[in-house]
Amino acid sequence: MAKLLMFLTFVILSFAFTCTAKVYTVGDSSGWDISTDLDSWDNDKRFVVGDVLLFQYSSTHTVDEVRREDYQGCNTTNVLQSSSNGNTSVALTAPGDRYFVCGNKLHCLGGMKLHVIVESDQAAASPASAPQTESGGAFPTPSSKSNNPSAANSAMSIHAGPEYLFLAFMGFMATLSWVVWI
Ligand SMILES: [Cu+2]
Repeated sequence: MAKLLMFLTFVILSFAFTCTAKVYTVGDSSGWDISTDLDSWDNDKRFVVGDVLLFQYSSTHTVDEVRREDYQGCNTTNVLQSSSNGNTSVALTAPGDRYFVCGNKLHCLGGMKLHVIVESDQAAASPASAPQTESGGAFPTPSSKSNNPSAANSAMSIHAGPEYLFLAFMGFMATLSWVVWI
């Protein structure tokens, strides 16, 4: 029983940890592109510390992080960091404003720019309590331990969506460590 409790605690903790972090694909399926309405893309989104912005774009574009004054004028001669690999992840590690532009100034002037406001993650801690109780109830009992790895993974991926690969991995590792333990 103690082992089961420790196992469930581990799973719940990994759930709580990963549920607070989201990966946002900038522009959704349109990606980081001159044709994407980036100005309205983040209207319904709330970014918190721990979230990740994923920029997906063709080789004609770059992702340049700039300061506020350079963002406004599309000045790309003084970038904080730049990426051009077509698939750029930017971790939002601190609260505050982040400014991104395409390194092609004409694209930036055409609207290919993004300003996000990152909030501290304290407010996001309370909604995580709902998935916790669900995940505890959804877990298989010890008697079905031979099926645990696949059952745990499918239950978790259905619950959390495909972007939570890390979550699935944690669940799998937790199940694995529990099976080895027994
Ligand atoms: Cu561009």
